[in-house]
Amino acid sequence: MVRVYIGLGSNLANPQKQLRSAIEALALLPDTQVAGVSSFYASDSLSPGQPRYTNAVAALDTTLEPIALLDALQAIEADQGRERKERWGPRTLDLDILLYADRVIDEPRLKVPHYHMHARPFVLYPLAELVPEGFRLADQRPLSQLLADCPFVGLERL
Ligand code: A4P
Ligand code: MG
Repeated sequence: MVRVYIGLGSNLANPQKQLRSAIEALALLPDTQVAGVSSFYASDSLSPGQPRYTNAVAALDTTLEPIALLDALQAIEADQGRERKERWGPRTLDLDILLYADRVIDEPRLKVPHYHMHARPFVLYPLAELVPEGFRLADQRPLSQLLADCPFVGLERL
């Protein structure tokens, strides 16, 4: 079993309900247990003119390999009605692999640690609820330092 952190986001069709459904679906994945779920947080979209997002992070223990996990996450997104019309478009559900154990992955379909996580409060603050003291990302950046550089601005804990 390895510990994996998944970022969840939604800004369409009752975002909190989308996140709750996604967490139920994660719990049903083969060889996988949900070890923890953060609080939910609301924030404005990074793309102007879009509805506000709800975000959370889930900790999983799994034996699924990274690409198998990505396939499973994309199947859950599709099940919950995600349509990829435009990059960064509004979405019913976005599931990102933030961290996969302490691995650094650089494949065409999968970059881990997730490329934008280091400066996004709606990822870092929920992640911080789930990790032990002194936690470092796979690329060795201390989470405490990332949090210090990323103020809790515009984030509403639900
Ligand atoms: N991919 C590569 N690495 C990963 C990974 N670690 N986890 C590839 C998941 N997928 C990964 O993703 C595009 C491709 O990234 C996938 O096919 C996969 O092979 P996508 O989910 O289809 O595209 P996207 O989400 O539209 O693009 P992107 O760049 O992931 O967008 P972001 O960065 O997720 O931004 N504002 C707030 N407040 N909260 C948000 O959650 N999210 C976005 C979307 C904009 N503004 C936001 C939020
Ligand atoms: Mg994504």
